[in-house]
Amino acid sequence: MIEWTRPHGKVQIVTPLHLNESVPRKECGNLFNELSMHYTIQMASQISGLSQHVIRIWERRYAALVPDRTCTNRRLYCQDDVERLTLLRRLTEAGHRIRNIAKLPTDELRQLEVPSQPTVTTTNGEAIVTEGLDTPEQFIEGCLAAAAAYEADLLRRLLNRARLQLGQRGLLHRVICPLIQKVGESWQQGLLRPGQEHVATGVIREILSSPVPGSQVAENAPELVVATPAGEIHEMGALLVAASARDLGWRVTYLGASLPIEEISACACARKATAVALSVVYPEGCQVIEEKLRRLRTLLPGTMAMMVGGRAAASYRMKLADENILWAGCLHELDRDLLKIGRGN
Ligand code: B12
Repeated sequence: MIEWTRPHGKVQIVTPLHLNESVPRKECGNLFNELSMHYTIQMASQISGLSQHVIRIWERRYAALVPDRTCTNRRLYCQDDVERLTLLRRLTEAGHRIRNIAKLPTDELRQLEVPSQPTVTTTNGEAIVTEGLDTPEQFIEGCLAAAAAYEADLLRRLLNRARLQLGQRGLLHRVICPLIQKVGESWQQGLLRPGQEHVATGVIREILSSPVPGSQVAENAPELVVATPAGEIHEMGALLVAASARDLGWRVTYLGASLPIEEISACACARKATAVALSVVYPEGCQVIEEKLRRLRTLLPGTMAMMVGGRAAASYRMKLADENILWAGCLHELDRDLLKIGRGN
């Protein structure tokens, strides 16, 4: 039996595999000497703190080590192998890329060691720093890395932690807003695969749609109906608007993307909403959209505010200048307008 103290203070006890216990030594010839201790991949995993999956990937993809094999082709790790795996884990957790260090001699790995930072090693064998994040930029970087590794749970944890550290406003304005834009751009430039973008968008949508734990809406809170007009499938701006309004104490009915104007107005009237917010992103300066916006204004009661924002909003502003529509370019302008409307002026 050996006792092994893990970096996070847990002590694990493992029983090393002596060659004479399970390896048909006669058949294997003199591969190992009789006193040496060897470990199965399960034991090497427990001792090194790496999953078996990561160990196999690091062997296969990066040739980080070549374990011996039993006659039945099971992997066998010696003490040096296990030390090497432990060093590789600590170094990747400290930010080294496995592909850069996998083939270095063990002595050089020892020299590279620096005090470790808490991290998560993803199923791809990459490390993502998860502790000591302070600034919105650090959170954004961590979230992008989590999305790139398809780590939805980690992404969710990072966003929830950002909310605890920066508050809901900080989360929305300083983390999620730039994060969505970065994810969109990275996806467009081919730096994120569609699946990675979907992981990010799915978790962000979930966070934006669910109420902040413990928050309550006042009985007499003003109500905002949020949607995008039929044909407009870009949804993230509308989701951000809905979350931001909720944070300002509004009750929000979120109708989602691509809804006919008549449906939006029917809902707003039935709810006796204080305001309707629409997000328009694409296309710009389109007559059909312009007509839809004009028509929505006529369908809504004159006392109900109508706000339009989004990337394409400016292209309709001039033509609809006389239509009693509020135009807001960004979330700060949205806040300004909602505070004004909520106060009733
Ligand atoms: C993701 C994305 C998609 C996704 C959308 C997924 C989804 N469910 O939302 C998919 C793949 C579906 C898509 C499709 C298309 N897309 Co697209 N898409 C993007 C991308 C990369 C990101 C958009 C995004 O989510 N941004 C993040 C949000 C948060 O930013 P935002 O919408 O600008 O909102 C901000 C403000 O505008 C404001 N805001 C937004 N709405 C509102 C509302 C109110 C009331 C207020 C106050 C504020 C506000 O708040 C946000 C924070 O500041 C952009 C490029 C980019 N970098 O933006 C292209 C982009 C928007 N898409 C574009 C195009 C052309 C298309 C397609 C036509 C592509 C195609 N050939 O099929 C189709 C559209 C089809 C259609 N019927 O509309 C163009 C639009 C070009 C233009 N100038 O008009 C862009 C700019 C890419 C480009 N550079 O060419 N797209």
